[in-house]
Amino acid sequence: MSSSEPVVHVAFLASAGMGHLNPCLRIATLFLRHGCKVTLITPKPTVSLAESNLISRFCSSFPHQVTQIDLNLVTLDPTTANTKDPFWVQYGTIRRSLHLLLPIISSLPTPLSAFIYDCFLVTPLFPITEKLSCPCYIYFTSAARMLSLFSHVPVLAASNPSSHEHLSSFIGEEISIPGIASPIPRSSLPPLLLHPNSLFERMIMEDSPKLSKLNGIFINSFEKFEGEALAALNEGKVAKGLPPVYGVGPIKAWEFENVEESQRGYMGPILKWLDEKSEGSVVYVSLGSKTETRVEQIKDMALGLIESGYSFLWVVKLKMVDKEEEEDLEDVLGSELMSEVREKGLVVKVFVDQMGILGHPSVGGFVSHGGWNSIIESVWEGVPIMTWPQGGDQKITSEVVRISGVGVWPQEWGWGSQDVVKGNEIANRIKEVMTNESFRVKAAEMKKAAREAAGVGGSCEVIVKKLIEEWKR
Ligand code: BUP
Repeated sequence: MSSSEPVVHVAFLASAGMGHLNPCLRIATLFLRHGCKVTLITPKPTVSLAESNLISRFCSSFPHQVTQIDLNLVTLDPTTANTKDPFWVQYGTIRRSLHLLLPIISSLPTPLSAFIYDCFLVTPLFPITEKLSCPCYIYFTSAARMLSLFSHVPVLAASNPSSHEHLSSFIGEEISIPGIASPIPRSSLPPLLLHPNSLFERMIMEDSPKLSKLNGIFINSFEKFEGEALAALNEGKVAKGLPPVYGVGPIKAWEFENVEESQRGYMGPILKWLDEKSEGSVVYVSLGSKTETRVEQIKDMALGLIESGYSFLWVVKLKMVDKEEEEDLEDVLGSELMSEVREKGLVVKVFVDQMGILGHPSVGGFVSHGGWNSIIESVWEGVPIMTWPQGGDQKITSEVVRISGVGVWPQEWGWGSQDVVKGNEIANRIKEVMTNESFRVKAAEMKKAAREAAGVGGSCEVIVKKLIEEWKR
Protein backbone atom coordinates (compact mmCIF):
# COMPACT_ATOMS: atom_id res chain seq x y z
CA MET A 1 0.00 0.00 0.00
CA SER A 2 1.43 3.40 -0.89
CA SER A 3 1.57 6.06 1.84
CA SER A 4 -1.10 8.18 0.06
CA GLU A 5 -3.67 5.39 0.24
CA PRO A 6 -6.19 5.47 3.09
CA VAL A 7 -5.50 3.21 6.05
CA VAL A 8 -7.91 0.30 6.11
CA HIS A 9 -8.54 -0.41 9.77
CA VAL A 10 -10.43 -3.56 10.71
CA ALA A 11 -11.45 -4.44 14.27
CA PHE A 12 -11.99 -8.05 15.27
CA LEU A 13 -13.81 -9.26 18.34
CA ALA A 14 -13.09 -12.85 19.32
CA SER A 15 -15.04 -15.12 21.63
CA ALA A 16 -14.10 -18.31 23.49
CA GLY A 17 -12.31 -21.54 22.58
CA MET A 18 -9.74 -22.42 19.94
CA GLY A 19 -12.43 -23.37 17.45
CA HIS A 20 -13.53 -19.71 17.51
CA LEU A 21 -10.19 -17.99 18.08
CA ASN A 22 -8.31 -19.77 15.30
CA PRO A 23 -10.65 -18.67 12.48
CA CYS A 24 -10.76 -15.15 13.94
CA LEU A 25 -6.99 -14.79 13.85
CA ARG A 26 -6.67 -16.54 10.52
CA ILE A 27 -9.18 -14.14 8.90
CA ALA A 28 -7.47 -11.19 10.59
CA THR A 29 -4.19 -12.37 9.08
CA LEU A 30 -5.75 -12.43 5.60
CA PHE A 31 -6.46 -8.72 5.98
CA LEU A 32 -3.07 -8.01 7.54
CA ARG A 33 -1.40 -9.66 4.57
CA HIS A 34 -3.24 -7.23 2.34
CA GLY A 35 -1.90 -4.23 4.22
CA CYS A 36 -4.76 -3.56 6.67
CA LYS A 37 -4.28 -2.39 10.21
CA VAL A 38 -6.01 -4.60 12.77
CA THR A 39 -7.39 -3.98 16.25
CA LEU A 40 -7.95 -7.26 18.01
CA ILE A 41 -10.32 -7.18 20.98
CA THR A 42 -10.12 -10.31 23.11
CA PRO A 43 -12.16 -11.28 26.17
CA LYS A 44 -10.09 -11.50 29.33
CA PRO A 45 -9.53 -13.90 31.02
CA THR A 46 -9.56 -16.64 28.39
CA VAL A 47 -10.81 -20.10 29.30
CA SER A 48 -7.77 -22.06 28.14
CA LEU A 49 -4.03 -21.52 28.10
CA ALA A 50 -4.00 -22.44 24.43
CA GLU A 51 -6.06 -19.32 23.70
CA SER A 52 -3.91 -16.87 25.66
CA ASN A 53 -0.73 -18.38 24.16
CA LEU A 54 -2.07 -18.01 20.63
CA ILE A 55 -3.16 -14.40 21.16
CA SER A 56 0.35 -13.54 22.38
CA ARG A 57 2.01 -15.24 19.43
CA PHE A 58 -0.33 -13.49 16.98
CA CYS A 59 0.34 -10.05 18.46
CA SER A 60 4.08 -10.48 18.60
CA SER A 61 4.10 -11.58 14.95
CA PHE A 62 2.57 -8.29 13.79
CA PRO A 63 3.93 -5.74 16.26
CA HIS A 64 3.38 -2.74 13.96
CA GLN A 65 0.07 -3.67 12.40
CA VAL A 66 -1.91 -5.10 15.32
CA THR A 67 -3.19 -3.39 18.44
CA GLN A 68 -4.60 -5.75 21.01
CA ILE A 69 -7.18 -4.57 23.54
CA ASP A 70 -8.62 -6.60 26.41
CA LEU A 71 -12.33 -6.78 26.95
CA ASN A 72 -12.31 -7.24 30.71
CA LEU A 73 -15.25 -9.52 31.37
CA VAL A 74 -17.77 -8.69 34.06
CA THR A 75 -17.85 -11.27 36.83
CA LEU A 76 -21.02 -13.28 36.82
CA ASP A 77 -22.47 -15.59 39.38
CA PRO A 78 -21.70 -18.96 37.65
CA THR A 79 -25.00 -20.41 38.87
CA THR A 80 -26.84 -17.99 36.57
CA ALA A 81 -25.11 -19.54 33.57
CA ASN A 82 -27.46 -22.53 33.35
CA THR A 83 -24.51 -24.78 32.35
CA LYS A 84 -21.33 -26.22 33.84
CA ASP A 85 -19.45 -26.18 30.54
CA PRO A 86 -16.75 -23.51 31.01
CA PHE A 87 -16.90 -22.50 27.34
CA TRP A 88 -20.64 -21.93 27.47
CA VAL A 89 -20.26 -20.03 30.75
CA GLN A 90 -17.73 -17.87 28.92
CA TYR A 91 -20.01 -17.26 25.90
CA GLY A 92 -22.71 -16.11 28.32
CA THR A 93 -20.27 -13.88 30.17
CA ILE A 94 -18.98 -12.32 26.97
CA ARG A 95 -22.51 -11.65 25.77
CA ARG A 96 -23.24 -9.86 29.03
CA SER A 97 -20.03 -7.82 28.93
CA LEU A 98 -20.52 -6.28 25.51
CA HIS A 99 -21.77 -2.94 26.84
CA LEU A 100 -18.07 -2.37 27.63
CA LEU A 101 -17.24 -2.42 23.95
CA LEU A 102 -18.57 0.95 22.80
CA PRO A 103 -16.13 3.01 24.91
CA ILE A 104 -13.31 0.83 23.55
CA ILE A 105 -14.31 1.33 19.93
CA SER A 106 -15.09 5.04 20.41
CA SER A 107 -11.61 5.67 21.76
CA LEU A 108 -9.75 4.04 18.87
CA PRO A 109 -7.39 6.61 17.34
CA THR A 110 -8.13 5.59 13.72
CA PRO A 111 -11.71 5.28 12.44
CA LEU A 112 -12.85 1.79 11.63
CA SER A 113 -13.26 0.62 8.04
CA ALA A 114 -14.99 -2.60 9.16
CA PHE A 115 -15.89 -4.51 12.30
CA ILE A 116 -15.80 -8.31 12.21
CA TYR A 117 -16.96 -10.32 15.20
CA ASP A 118 -17.72 -13.82 16.35
CA CYS A 119 -20.99 -15.43 15.27
CA PHE A 120 -22.01 -16.11 18.88
CA LEU A 121 -22.35 -12.41 19.66
CA VAL A 122 -24.94 -11.10 17.22
CA THR A 123 -27.89 -9.92 19.34
CA PRO A 124 -26.08 -8.33 22.28
CA LEU A 125 -23.81 -6.45 19.86
CA PHE A 126 -26.69 -4.95 17.98
CA PRO A 127 -27.17 -1.83 20.08
CA ILE A 128 -23.48 -1.13 19.53
CA THR A 129 -23.07 -2.01 15.87
CA GLU A 130 -26.10 0.14 15.05
CA LYS A 131 -24.13 3.14 16.33
CA LEU A 132 -21.05 2.39 14.20
CA SER A 133 -20.61 4.07 10.87
CA CYS A 134 -18.63 1.19 9.35
CA PRO A 135 -19.93 -2.07 7.85
CA CYS A 136 -20.26 -4.98 10.30
CA TYR A 137 -19.71 -8.65 9.62
CA ILE A 138 -19.59 -11.88 11.55
CA TYR A 139 -17.26 -14.79 11.05
CA PHE A 140 -19.12 -18.06 11.25
CA THR A 141 -17.09 -20.86 12.81
CA SER A 142 -18.78 -23.88 11.30
CA ALA A 143 -19.79 -25.30 7.92
CA ALA A 144 -22.00 -23.59 5.34
CA ARG A 145 -24.39 -26.49 6.01
CA MET A 146 -24.61 -25.38 9.66
CA LEU A 147 -25.04 -21.74 8.59
CA SER A 148 -27.95 -22.88 6.43
CA LEU A 149 -29.61 -24.35 9.49
CA PHE A 150 -28.86 -21.24 11.55
CA SER A 151 -30.30 -18.91 8.89
CA HIS A 152 -33.31 -21.11 8.20
CA VAL A 153 -34.54 -21.10 11.83
CA PRO A 154 -36.74 -17.98 11.41
CA VAL A 155 -38.39 -19.61 8.36
CA LEU A 156 -39.12 -22.73 10.41
CA ALA A 157 -40.41 -20.69 13.33
CA ALA A 158 -42.69 -18.67 11.07
CA SER A 159 -44.17 -21.81 9.55
CA ASN A 160 -45.36 -22.91 12.98
CA PRO A 161 -46.25 -19.69 14.79
CA SER A 162 -48.19 -21.35 17.59
CA SER A 163 -45.09 -23.07 18.98
CA HIS A 164 -42.31 -20.84 17.78
CA GLU A 165 -40.78 -20.08 21.14
CA HIS A 166 -38.70 -23.23 21.45
CA LEU A 167 -36.82 -24.85 18.62
CA SER A 168 -37.59 -28.34 19.91
CA SER A 169 -41.30 -27.71 19.50
CA PHE A 170 -41.34 -26.57 15.89
CA ILE A 171 -38.98 -28.96 14.19
CA GLY A 172 -39.97 -32.42 13.12
CA GLU A 173 -37.92 -35.55 12.58
CA GLU A 174 -35.91 -33.87 9.86
CA ILE A 175 -35.33 -30.40 8.51
CA SER A 176 -35.46 -29.88 4.77
CA ILE A 177 -33.77 -26.67 3.76
CA PRO A 178 -34.33 -25.37 0.21
CA GLY A 179 -31.19 -25.73 -1.87
CA ILE A 180 -29.59 -28.21 0.55
CA ALA A 181 -29.83 -31.70 -0.87
CA SER A 182 -29.73 -33.92 2.19
CA PRO A 183 -32.14 -32.97 5.00
CA ILE A 184 -30.81 -32.53 8.54
CA PRO A 185 -32.24 -35.19 10.87
CA ARG A 186 -33.39 -34.03 14.30
CA SER A 187 -30.89 -36.49 15.78
CA SER A 188 -28.04 -34.53 14.14
CA LEU A 189 -28.89 -31.24 15.79
CA PRO A 190 -26.54 -29.96 18.48
CA PRO A 191 -28.07 -31.46 21.64
CA LEU A 192 -28.17 -28.05 23.34
CA LEU A 193 -30.47 -26.72 20.64
CA LEU A 194 -33.10 -29.19 21.75
CA HIS A 195 -32.84 -28.04 25.37
CA PRO A 196 -35.37 -25.26 25.82
CA ASN A 197 -33.69 -22.20 27.33
CA SER A 198 -30.12 -23.45 26.96
CA LEU A 199 -27.90 -20.53 25.97
CA PHE A 200 -27.35 -22.07 22.52
CA GLU A 201 -31.09 -22.37 21.93
CA ARG A 202 -31.75 -18.81 23.11
CA MET A 203 -28.86 -17.56 21.02
CA ILE A 204 -29.99 -19.18 17.79
CA MET A 205 -33.59 -18.03 18.33
CA GLU A 206 -32.53 -14.45 19.03
CA ASP A 207 -29.65 -14.14 16.61
CA SER A 208 -30.85 -15.88 13.47
CA PRO A 209 -33.53 -13.28 12.55
CA LYS A 210 -30.86 -10.56 12.82
CA LEU A 211 -28.42 -12.04 10.30
CA SER A 212 -30.12 -10.03 7.55
CA LYS A 213 -28.96 -6.80 9.22
CA LEU A 214 -25.29 -7.65 8.84
CA ASN A 215 -23.19 -6.51 5.91
CA GLY A 216 -21.85 -9.99 5.36
CA ILE A 217 -20.82 -13.31 6.84
CA PHE A 218 -17.32 -14.77 6.55
CA ILE A 219 -17.08 -18.53 6.53
CA ASN A 220 -14.14 -20.92 6.38
CA SER A 221 -15.43 -22.94 3.48
CA PHE A 222 -15.02 -23.01 -0.27
CA GLU A 223 -16.87 -23.74 -3.46
CA LYS A 224 -15.44 -27.16 -4.24
CA PHE A 225 -16.11 -28.46 -0.73
CA GLU A 226 -19.52 -26.91 0.02
CA GLY A 227 -20.57 -25.32 -3.27
CA GLU A 228 -24.20 -26.33 -2.93
CA ALA A 229 -24.73 -24.80 0.52
CA LEU A 230 -22.76 -21.65 -0.32
CA ALA A 231 -24.82 -21.13 -3.47
CA ALA A 232 -28.11 -21.79 -1.66
CA LEU A 233 -27.18 -19.23 0.99
CA ASN A 234 -26.10 -16.61 -1.52
CA GLU A 235 -29.03 -17.15 -3.88
CA GLY A 236 -31.63 -16.52 -1.17
CA LYS A 237 -32.92 -20.10 -1.21
CA VAL A 238 -32.17 -20.82 2.46
CA ALA A 239 -33.65 -17.58 3.78
CA LYS A 240 -34.66 -14.32 2.16
CA GLY A 241 -32.61 -11.20 2.80
CA LEU A 242 -29.38 -12.82 3.98
CA PRO A 243 -26.29 -10.68 3.43
CA PRO A 244 -23.45 -12.01 1.22
CA VAL A 245 -21.81 -15.14 2.58
CA TYR A 246 -18.10 -14.92 1.84
CA GLY A 247 -16.51 -18.34 1.49
CA VAL A 248 -12.94 -17.27 2.25
CA GLY A 249 -11.81 -20.78 3.05
CA PRO A 250 -9.83 -22.74 3.41
CA ILE A 251 -8.22 -20.16 5.67
CA LYS A 252 -4.79 -21.60 6.01
CA ALA A 253 -2.81 -21.63 9.21
CA TRP A 254 -0.11 -18.97 9.38
CA GLU A 255 3.43 -19.07 10.66
CA PHE A 256 2.55 -17.55 14.06
CA GLU A 257 0.50 -20.62 14.91
CA ASN A 258 3.46 -22.93 14.68
CA VAL A 259 3.98 -23.83 18.29
CA GLU A 260 7.12 -25.76 17.58
CA GLU A 261 9.47 -22.91 18.30
CA SER A 262 7.92 -21.99 21.62
CA GLN A 263 7.23 -25.54 22.72
CA ARG A 264 10.02 -27.45 21.05
CA GLY A 265 10.15 -29.51 24.21
CA TYR A 266 7.38 -31.75 22.98
CA MET A 267 6.78 -31.00 19.28
CA GLY A 268 10.38 -32.01 18.59
CA PRO A 269 9.93 -35.60 19.84
CA ILE A 270 6.53 -35.90 18.13
CA LEU A 271 7.97 -34.90 14.76
CA LYS A 272 10.98 -37.15 15.29
CA TRP A 273 8.64 -40.07 16.06
CA LEU A 274 6.64 -39.30 12.90
CA ASP A 275 9.87 -39.02 10.86
CA GLU A 276 10.66 -42.63 11.74
CA LYS A 277 7.38 -43.95 10.34
CA SER A 278 6.69 -44.79 6.72
CA GLU A 279 4.56 -42.60 4.50
CA GLY A 280 0.82 -42.64 5.25
CA SER A 281 1.21 -45.26 8.00
CA VAL A 282 0.13 -43.30 11.08
CA VAL A 283 -3.36 -42.51 12.28
CA TYR A 284 -3.63 -39.18 14.10
CA VAL A 285 -6.31 -39.11 16.80
CA SER A 286 -7.61 -35.93 18.38
CA LEU A 287 -11.13 -35.28 19.56
CA GLY A 288 -10.71 -31.52 19.69
CA SER A 289 -9.74 -28.79 22.04
CA LYS A 290 -12.91 -28.82 24.13
CA THR A 291 -13.77 -32.49 24.37
CA GLU A 292 -12.82 -34.54 27.38
CA THR A 293 -12.83 -38.24 26.54
CA ARG A 294 -14.87 -40.03 29.16
CA VAL A 295 -13.21 -42.65 31.31
CA GLU A 296 -15.88 -45.19 30.17
CA GLN A 297 -14.68 -44.79 26.58
CA ILE A 298 -10.96 -44.49 26.96
CA LYS A 299 -10.12 -48.19 27.40
CA ASP A 300 -12.05 -49.16 24.28
CA MET A 301 -10.34 -46.39 22.42
CA ALA A 302 -6.95 -47.76 23.40
CA LEU A 303 -8.04 -51.30 22.50
CA GLY A 304 -9.40 -50.14 19.14
CA LEU A 305 -6.21 -48.29 18.27
CA ILE A 306 -4.08 -51.31 19.16
CA GLU A 307 -6.34 -53.74 17.26
CA SER A 308 -6.29 -51.55 14.14
CA GLY A 309 -2.65 -52.54 13.68
CA TYR A 310 -1.62 -49.00 12.68
CA SER A 311 0.83 -46.76 14.47
CA PHE A 312 -1.04 -43.95 16.14
CA LEU A 313 -0.43 -40.50 17.50
CA TRP A 314 -3.11 -39.93 20.10
CA VAL A 315 -3.79 -36.53 21.69
CA VAL A 316 -5.63 -37.42 24.88
CA LYS A 317 -7.75 -34.96 26.78
CA LEU A 318 -9.13 -36.12 30.10
CA LYS A 319 -10.37 -32.67 31.08
CA MET A 320 -12.31 -30.11 29.08
CA VAL A 321 -9.98 -27.27 29.95
CA ASP A 322 -6.24 -27.66 29.42
CA LYS A 323 -5.36 -25.84 32.67
CA GLU A 324 -7.01 -28.68 34.63
CA GLU A 325 -5.23 -31.65 33.02
CA GLU A 326 -3.63 -33.61 35.86
CA GLU A 327 -4.49 -37.27 35.63
CA ASP A 328 -2.20 -39.64 33.81
CA LEU A 329 -3.53 -41.92 31.09
CA GLU A 330 -1.81 -44.83 32.83
CA ASP A 331 -4.03 -44.24 35.90
CA VAL A 332 -7.04 -44.82 33.67
CA LEU A 333 -5.75 -47.62 31.45
CA GLY A 334 -3.61 -49.54 33.93
CA SER A 335 0.05 -50.38 33.36
CA GLU A 336 -0.48 -53.47 31.17
CA LEU A 337 -2.70 -51.78 28.58
CA MET A 338 -0.54 -48.67 28.77
CA SER A 339 2.56 -50.62 27.80
CA GLU A 340 0.72 -52.10 24.79
CA VAL A 341 -0.34 -48.58 23.83
CA ARG A 342 3.28 -47.42 24.04
CA GLU A 343 4.44 -50.21 21.73
CA LYS A 344 2.34 -49.00 18.81
CA GLY A 345 1.58 -45.44 19.62
CA LEU A 346 2.66 -42.10 20.89
CA VAL A 347 0.29 -40.56 23.43
CA VAL A 348 0.44 -36.87 24.21
CA LYS A 349 -1.52 -34.75 26.62
CA VAL A 350 -0.52 -31.34 25.38
CA PHE A 351 -1.79 -28.84 22.87
CA VAL A 352 0.00 -29.87 19.69
CA ASP A 353 0.72 -28.11 16.43
CA GLN A 354 -2.12 -29.90 14.64
CA MET A 355 -1.32 -28.44 11.24
CA GLY A 356 2.28 -29.57 11.61
CA ILE A 357 1.07 -33.09 12.34
CA LEU A 358 -1.54 -33.26 9.58
CA GLY A 359 1.05 -31.99 7.13
CA HIS A 360 3.57 -34.70 8.04
CA PRO A 361 3.92 -37.32 5.27
CA SER A 362 3.64 -40.21 7.75
CA VAL A 363 0.08 -39.27 8.69
CA GLY A 364 -2.39 -41.28 6.60
CA GLY A 365 -5.67 -40.71 8.43
CA PHE A 366 -7.28 -38.50 11.04
CA VAL A 367 -9.74 -39.64 13.71
CA SER A 368 -11.44 -36.36 14.61
CA HIS A 369 -14.45 -35.18 16.59
CA GLY A 370 -15.50 -33.31 13.47
CA GLY A 371 -14.75 -29.77 14.65
CA TRP A 372 -15.03 -27.61 11.55
CA ASN A 373 -11.50 -26.22 11.79
CA SER A 374 -10.09 -29.71 12.12
CA ILE A 375 -12.01 -30.88 9.06
CA ILE A 376 -10.83 -27.95 6.96
CA GLU A 377 -7.25 -28.48 8.18
CA SER A 378 -7.38 -32.14 7.19
CA VAL A 379 -8.79 -31.21 3.79
CA TRP A 380 -5.98 -28.67 3.38
CA GLU A 381 -3.45 -31.46 3.87
CA GLY A 382 -5.40 -34.08 1.89
CA VAL A 383 -5.68 -36.45 4.86
CA PRO A 384 -8.79 -38.72 4.90
CA ILE A 385 -10.95 -38.28 8.00
CA MET A 386 -13.03 -40.46 10.24
CA THR A 387 -15.31 -38.26 12.30
CA TRP A 388 -16.64 -39.24 15.68
CA PRO A 389 -18.97 -36.42 16.74
CA GLN A 390 -18.83 -35.65 20.44
CA GLY A 391 -21.36 -32.83 20.60
CA GLY A 392 -22.28 -29.43 19.15
CA ASP A 393 -22.45 -29.06 15.37
CA GLN A 394 -20.24 -32.09 14.78
CA LYS A 395 -22.86 -34.36 13.23
CA ILE A 396 -23.73 -31.62 10.77
CA THR A 397 -20.09 -31.06 9.86
CA SER A 398 -19.58 -34.84 9.67
CA GLU A 399 -22.27 -35.00 7.03
CA VAL A 400 -20.16 -32.60 4.93
CA VAL A 401 -17.26 -35.04 5.22
CA ARG A 402 -19.51 -37.92 4.19
CA ILE A 403 -21.09 -36.11 1.23
CA SER A 404 -17.75 -34.81 -0.07
CA GLY A 405 -16.26 -38.31 0.03
CA VAL A 406 -13.09 -37.33 1.94
CA GLY A 407 -13.85 -39.70 4.78
CA VAL A 408 -16.32 -41.58 6.85
CA TRP A 409 -18.74 -40.85 9.68
CA PRO A 410 -19.98 -43.98 11.47
CA GLN A 411 -23.47 -42.60 12.16
CA GLU A 412 -24.51 -45.61 14.24
CA TRP A 413 -22.03 -44.55 16.95
CA GLY A 414 -24.25 -41.72 18.19
CA TRP A 415 -22.70 -38.96 20.29
CA GLY A 416 -19.27 -39.63 21.76
CA SER A 417 -20.31 -37.69 24.83
CA GLN A 418 -23.17 -40.11 25.53
CA ASP A 419 -22.59 -43.52 23.97
CA VAL A 420 -19.71 -45.97 24.28
CA VAL A 421 -18.19 -47.58 21.18
CA LYS A 422 -16.47 -50.95 21.43
CA GLY A 423 -12.81 -51.31 20.58
CA ASN A 424 -13.32 -53.69 17.64
CA GLU A 425 -15.72 -51.24 15.95
CA ILE A 426 -13.17 -48.48 16.36
CA ALA A 427 -10.47 -50.72 14.90
CA ASN A 428 -12.62 -51.56 11.85
CA ARG A 429 -13.37 -47.93 11.09
CA ILE A 430 -9.73 -46.96 11.47
CA LYS A 431 -8.77 -49.68 9.00
CA GLU A 432 -11.42 -48.29 6.65
CA VAL A 433 -10.16 -44.72 6.78
CA MET A 434 -6.56 -45.86 6.36
CA THR A 435 -7.18 -48.19 3.40
CA ASN A 436 -10.16 -46.85 1.43
CA GLU A 437 -8.73 -45.74 -1.89
CA SER A 438 -11.71 -43.59 -2.75
CA PHE A 439 -11.24 -41.43 0.39
CA ARG A 440 -7.59 -40.98 -0.54
CA VAL A 441 -8.36 -39.93 -4.11
CA LYS A 442 -11.12 -37.53 -3.01
CA ALA A 443 -8.92 -36.06 -0.25
CA ALA A 444 -6.13 -35.46 -2.77
CA GLU A 445 -8.56 -33.76 -5.18
CA MET A 446 -9.94 -31.59 -2.39
CA LYS A 447 -6.41 -30.65 -1.28
CA LYS A 448 -5.69 -29.38 -4.78
CA ALA A 449 -8.94 -27.40 -4.88
CA ALA A 450 -8.25 -26.03 -1.39
CA ARG A 451 -4.86 -24.72 -2.42
CA GLU A 452 -6.29 -23.14 -5.55
CA ALA A 453 -9.00 -21.38 -3.51
CA ALA A 454 -6.42 -20.08 -1.03
CA GLY A 455 -3.70 -19.36 -3.59
CA VAL A 456 -2.77 -16.32 -5.65
CA GLY A 457 -5.84 -15.21 -7.62
CA GLY A 458 -8.03 -17.75 -5.82
CA SER A 459 -11.51 -17.13 -4.42
CA CYS A 460 -10.24 -16.02 -1.03
CA GLU A 461 -7.91 -13.36 -2.44
CA VAL A 462 -10.59 -12.09 -4.82
CA ILE A 463 -13.06 -11.60 -1.94
CA VAL A 464 -10.55 -9.96 0.39
CA LYS A 465 -9.28 -7.52 -2.25
CA LYS A 466 -12.80 -6.61 -3.31
CA LEU A 467 -13.88 -5.87 0.25
CA ILE A 468 -10.80 -3.78 0.95
CA GLU A 469 -11.55 -1.70 -2.16
CA GLU A 470 -15.15 -1.24 -1.00
CA TRP A 471 -14.03 -0.16 2.47
CA LYS A 472 -11.65 2.44 1.01
CA ARG A 473 -14.50 4.25 -0.73
BR1 BUP B 1 -6.84 -30.43 20.64
C1 BUP B 1 -5.90 -29.29 19.48
N1 BUP B 1 -3.82 -28.47 18.70
O1 BUP B 1 -3.84 -30.06 20.29
P1 BUP B 1 -12.16 -27.32 15.99
C2 BUP B 1 -6.54 -28.43 18.64
N2 BUP B 1 -5.82 -27.59 17.84
O2 BUP B 1 -3.77 -26.89 17.11
P2 BUP B 1 -12.99 -27.49 18.82
C3 BUP B 1 -4.45 -27.62 17.85
O3 BUP B 1 -7.66 -26.10 17.63
P3 BUP B 1 -15.68 -27.01 18.18
C4 BUP B 1 -4.47 -29.32 19.53
O4 BUP B 1 -5.99 -27.30 14.78
C5 BUP B 1 -8.18 -26.40 15.36
O5 BUP B 1 -7.76 -25.30 14.62
C6 BUP B 1 -7.00 -27.28 15.73
O6 BUP B 1 -11.01 -26.33 16.43
C7 BUP B 1 -6.51 -26.63 16.97
O7 BUP B 1 -12.73 -27.94 17.30
C8 BUP B 1 -8.71 -25.90 16.71
O8 BUP B 1 -11.60 -28.43 15.21
C9 BUP B 1 -9.91 -26.68 17.17
O9 BUP B 1 -13.19 -26.51 15.29
O10 BUP B 1 -14.48 -27.54 19.02
O11 BUP B 1 -12.53 -26.14 19.10
O12 BUP B 1 -12.47 -28.55 19.67
O13 BUP B 1 -16.00 -28.15 17.30
O14 BUP B 1 -16.72 -26.75 19.20
O15 BUP B 1 -15.24 -25.80 17.43
